[in-house]
Amino acid sequence: MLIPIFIASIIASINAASIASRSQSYPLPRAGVLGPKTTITVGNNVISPDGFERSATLVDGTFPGPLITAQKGDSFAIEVVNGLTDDTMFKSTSIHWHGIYQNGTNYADGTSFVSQCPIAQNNSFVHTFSVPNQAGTYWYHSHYSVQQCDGLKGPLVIYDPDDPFAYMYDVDDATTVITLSDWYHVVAPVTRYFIGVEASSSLINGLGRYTPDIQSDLAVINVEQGKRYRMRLIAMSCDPNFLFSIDGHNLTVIEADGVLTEPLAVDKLRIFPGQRYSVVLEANKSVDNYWIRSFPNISGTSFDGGMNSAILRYNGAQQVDPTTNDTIAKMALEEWNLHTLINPGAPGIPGYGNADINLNLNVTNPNGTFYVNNVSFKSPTVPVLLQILSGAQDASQLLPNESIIVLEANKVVELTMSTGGLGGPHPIHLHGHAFDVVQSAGNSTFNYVNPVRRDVVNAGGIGQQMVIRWITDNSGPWFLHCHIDWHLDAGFAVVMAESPSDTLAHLNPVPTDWDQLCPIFDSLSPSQLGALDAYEQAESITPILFPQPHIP
Ligand SMILES: [Cu+2]
Repeated sequence: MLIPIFIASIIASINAASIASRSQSYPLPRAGVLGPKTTITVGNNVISPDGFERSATLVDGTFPGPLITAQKGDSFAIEVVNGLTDDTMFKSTSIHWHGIYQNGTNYADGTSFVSQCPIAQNNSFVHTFSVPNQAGTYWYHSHYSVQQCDGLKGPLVIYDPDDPFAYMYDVDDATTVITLSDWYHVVAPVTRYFIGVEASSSLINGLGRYTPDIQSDLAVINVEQGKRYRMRLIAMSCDPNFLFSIDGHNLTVIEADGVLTEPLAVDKLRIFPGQRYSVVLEANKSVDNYWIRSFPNISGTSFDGGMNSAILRYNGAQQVDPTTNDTIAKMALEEWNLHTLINPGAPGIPGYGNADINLNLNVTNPNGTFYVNNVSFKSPTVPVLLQILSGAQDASQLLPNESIIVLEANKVVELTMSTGGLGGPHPIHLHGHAFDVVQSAGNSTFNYVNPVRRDVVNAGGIGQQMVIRWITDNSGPWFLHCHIDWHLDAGFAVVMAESPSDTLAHLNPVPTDWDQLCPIFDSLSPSQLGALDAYEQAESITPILFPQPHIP
């Protein structure tokens, strides 16, 4: 792993050149909380979440973006206004509502070149969708190239007034949402050309430190002794997974990716990019400060000086850093110990290979480029949904030709994925569905009776495989991809085109604004797209680059 270390050290030397001081006081200002019918604006602001000042691509000027909330059954109408101006980053955008099934509203999925063209600067698009049968912890993020890594992301929570686990906790509000992220000191349009990039720091609720020498503020989560909290963890990183724990406290998992699970007590849990967990934390220890730890799988980092950390502070404790110690896990989360609470069981006839459609995807990555069954995904110029609505229905007619898997309607799909090479473990996300994980990576046994149901799954390491099942009951094109943004950008994706001949009839009328996205985007000049000299910038930092400039 010489290359990542090399690049990390280059970036560290850039960092040293411009250290910014910060002077925020507690309590830290929180972004506002928005409802399901709202307008959010994507724009550029200079922030220093880890003590290093840089321009970023943000929602409503904050990192992470504001919490969007709704109640189970609500209808959403979220207008995204593009006010991007910074020429060093991308100036178009699209926003994906991660984990929302979008059944009947594929056009609102926010996935550039799959479900829509990007929203051009000074333009806007209203995402209308409903959540008749979903409640839990979700998030939103840019799905345009690697723009998410410049900061465009935030939490989304759908509350269930009849939550069957309501008896288990006393507090579940904006203060119990915990976002875990990585952060970069070089803008993403440049970073995407590096082979083997690593993050500059980890942020918890948008705050962190990139070296133990920086005393920038850490996030503080306040609790009252004797109360129980539903903490909603969201891994919104571009790359690393995190080993999460809170010193001295067990955590009881009750939700994975918007699906309730049988309660499972753990002392540490690994959470992969895109994944979410609700965990119940009982504030039953002495009034004090405790370290919240979120350790990323990147080289050369530690907990020194409060890096990769936040603070759990009991009311009445002094406003000082904790002195608690990390301990070795005795009850670490293993995915196969999670069991879906309601209507458990994978669809179809139990047994490996017994589904209606049995797919095998093998992923390789020579020289940093990713191939799924020997094909590297390249975005089409016409979004797949627009191709389908224009009459293309067979795999042979849809572009990019070999990256589109056409699936018949109302079939049980069993997908096996194995990955090799560097960069793993890879978190695999399917849009439009949750799936049952009938075999978790690293586990030799299958579970068709009550496996975890979720929307991002770890594909494991070399020599391992994971197996998932879902039903094709949601006509439309759905992206299946690695949720490490650098890997998606390097080709780690396919499109599952569910019953294309049904899609037009399955969709609520496609909004007329959607029709306008492509003509507007296609007319943009290179300077209106932004990040014109990103490749030259990358060359000035390191010679270890992808060989050809690739465009969004
Ligand atoms: Cu990956």
